[in-house]
Amino acid sequence: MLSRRSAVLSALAACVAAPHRIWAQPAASEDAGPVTVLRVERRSIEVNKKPASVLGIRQADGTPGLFTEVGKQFRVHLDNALDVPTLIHWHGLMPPWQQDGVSGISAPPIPPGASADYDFPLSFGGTYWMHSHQGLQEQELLAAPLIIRDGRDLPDQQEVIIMLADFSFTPPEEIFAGLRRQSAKPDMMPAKASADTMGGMEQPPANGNSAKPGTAAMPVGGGPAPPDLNDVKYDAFLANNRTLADPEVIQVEPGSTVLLRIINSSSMSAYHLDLGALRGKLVAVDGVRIHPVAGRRFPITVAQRLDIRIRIPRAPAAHPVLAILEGERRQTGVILLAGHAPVTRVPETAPIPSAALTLDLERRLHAAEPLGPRKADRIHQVELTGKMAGYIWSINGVVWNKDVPPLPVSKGERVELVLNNKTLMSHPMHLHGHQFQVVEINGRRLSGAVRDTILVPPGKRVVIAFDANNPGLWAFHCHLLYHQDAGMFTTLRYI
Ligand SMILES: [Cu+2]
Repeated sequence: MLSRRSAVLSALAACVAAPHRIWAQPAASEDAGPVTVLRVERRSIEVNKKPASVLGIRQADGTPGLFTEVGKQFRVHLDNALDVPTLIHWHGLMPPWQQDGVSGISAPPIPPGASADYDFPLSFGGTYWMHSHQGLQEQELLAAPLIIRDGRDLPDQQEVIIMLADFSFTPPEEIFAGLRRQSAKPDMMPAKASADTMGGMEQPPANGNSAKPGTAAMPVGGGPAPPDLNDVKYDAFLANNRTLADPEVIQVEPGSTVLLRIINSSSMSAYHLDLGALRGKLVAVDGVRIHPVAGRRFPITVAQRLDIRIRIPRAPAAHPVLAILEGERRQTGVILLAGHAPVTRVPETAPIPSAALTLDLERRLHAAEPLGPRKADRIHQVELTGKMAGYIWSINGVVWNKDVPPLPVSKGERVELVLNNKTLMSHPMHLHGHQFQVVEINGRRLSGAVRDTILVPPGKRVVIAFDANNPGLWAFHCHLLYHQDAGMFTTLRYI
């Protein structure tokens, strides 16, 4: 153990000592493909008719993020043009761990004016994204699409990317300090409330609310907005950097098929994606194919992606594609415009509040290519824990710090993580460097979706399984930015 630990530490020390290192030797083969230069920089957008200075990741021609193809190398030269350090994580990809872009875990941050290089093969396609994993930069919209095209993208099919984001004119450090100041609330988890007493929340609980007086109401599917959703009061919700007051209008062909690639790059906000009169087929989640599920409304929590195939009717019309904030009426979205038709303004509030996100859809998802059947070699119990007093979030009661030992894993193992949410808020849990399969929801085994981010609602228990086939030191954390920063973060190690 000692030697393994010291090997990791010396690897980390090497990273710290050489901040400008090139992470991988460029592939010797000549067809490795060109290097894409991505620049992390400040940019301006307009929100609620006011200028806003945010961050972004763009190519030299202004294209945000990266569009590439399966089978190619991911060859990126990343320039930090900010006046602060940064590091970018390739969310959903399976790079060598030193190229995963998590500050302090996989690499040191890139200093202002410096750069880093990345080079690894892309063995699968889908809808992914890139975002800062340094401090609270994600709240400043430091995110971009990362699309890997593959055989599923029909050649005649138009692709529409919708990136959702929550926006505030208040600097993220102030938002975080404000959350911490709200420390008058009692503990989040009433002493007697357990997963069992909370287990009925997706349907209204028969015996009422077991929470202490003063704690937030329990989220109930279909009910009014529970106050323990949406900690942060945002100034705007954006789809492709715009609000519904001035939405992006995307021209589509009447009668055609369109692939929507929805990316929830929000720091703290989950939505119900609403196709209105259109009917869609959900074909992939987090970039990975599922058996298609038809519908008009699909939940999407923070960091998740939805690939939805829709058929545009032949008649000329404007079709809003909306994202309604979980538990509230506020909404954002884009307009798909088929042919010549009037575009009427869509209000920024939905007629009725949406419900809290549940696992109802997750239960119906089945991977197109599930993990092979196998008994788990190792099972880790992962309790999601926290105290609203002081805004403290933790895993197994431990607030993340550099001395927290990683969860041990050995190469080649089938690993199961049993995620038990002991708090009264939902947590979208993200595992780096692997795709996992959802294999159990509240005690029922299933061959669920293969994905990289899973919602664990309050009081719920979800089991995910993965094969330990990408050795390294990997982050595993809640993707709500302020929960992650407050300590709901841990690591997994096998090197
Ligand atoms: Cu969380």
